[in-house]
Amino acid sequence: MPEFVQIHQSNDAALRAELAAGLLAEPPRAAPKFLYDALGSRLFDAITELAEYYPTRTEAAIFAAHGGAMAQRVPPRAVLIDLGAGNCAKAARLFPVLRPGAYVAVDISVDYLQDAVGELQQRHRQVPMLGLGMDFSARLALPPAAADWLERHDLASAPRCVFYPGSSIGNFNPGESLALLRQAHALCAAGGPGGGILIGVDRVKDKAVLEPAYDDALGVTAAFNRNLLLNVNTLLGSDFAPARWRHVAFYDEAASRIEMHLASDGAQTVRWPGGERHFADGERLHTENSYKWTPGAFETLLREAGFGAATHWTDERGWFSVFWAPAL
Ligand code: AVJ
Repeated sequence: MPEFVQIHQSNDAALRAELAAGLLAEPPRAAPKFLYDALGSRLFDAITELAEYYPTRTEAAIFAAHGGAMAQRVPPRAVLIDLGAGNCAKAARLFPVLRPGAYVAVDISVDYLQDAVGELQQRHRQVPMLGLGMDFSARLALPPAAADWLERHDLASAPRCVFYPGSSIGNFNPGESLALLRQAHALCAAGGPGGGILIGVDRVKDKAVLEPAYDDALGVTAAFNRNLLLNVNTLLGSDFAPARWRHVAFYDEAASRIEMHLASDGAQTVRWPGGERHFADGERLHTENSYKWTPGAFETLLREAGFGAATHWTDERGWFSVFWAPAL
């Protein structure tokens, strides 16, 4: 069995405080990490199967076409640190190509991660695996228990490859993305030489392609968005009624981002232990941003974060890019 360390459970009070502060803010918001309880992770998996949602399959095609070229950059037997590992499927597909020496899967959705890492361990018994149930959106660093684990497996000075696929970095604004990439750089630089980051980034493109990807005909993305309210109810003890909230998603060209909101259907008051908030008819709760990048702007960001010259691979339509940047 893989080892498993759960970091955020002890931090429930902090999550509750963060949620309450967001609901009381002007305009009200809830961070996108709250989309990913067990059901939310499954709904996201369903989104990736939708015809309209191109990022996952486009990225998969890039990995399939250019995995060999990527393997020439990523050092063999590296510690593969998978950020937002989810069902671990992307890393699993790269195992035969990248041949990692160890696998560290990080995700906020703890139960989901535990099952996924457990299954992957069955298929690769010789690769040491560690699951980390933690929220890295505020700060990305290996907890002491993970450093001990690397030490015990004699991997403290192995090269480290931070793997951040799926354009999840799009949830962060440019300033937050820079901060996260700096922490990722420090994580790589703390390992042996040759490490770096392998990261998938969704690109700026036509609104006519972007908007349906976040507002699909079946309403799966709407269900994913509304499910955040159920997760908030569980975490905070609030009484959100998902049926009374409409899914809203649009592309803001000036900011290069998709915005996702839930709009109140009628006036209503939401209550939780120690607080409440009134929502006017049509008032929105902001649940997610998904930033889109040009390759040039993202290369500059990687440089600013401390990485060396980046290489990137893309698809025929230039919709998505996978970057490799060495830590140096
Ligand atoms: C997991 C953050 C990459 O922004 O495309 C999908 C999440 N939200 N549909 C994205 C998402 C609505 C997704 N990321």
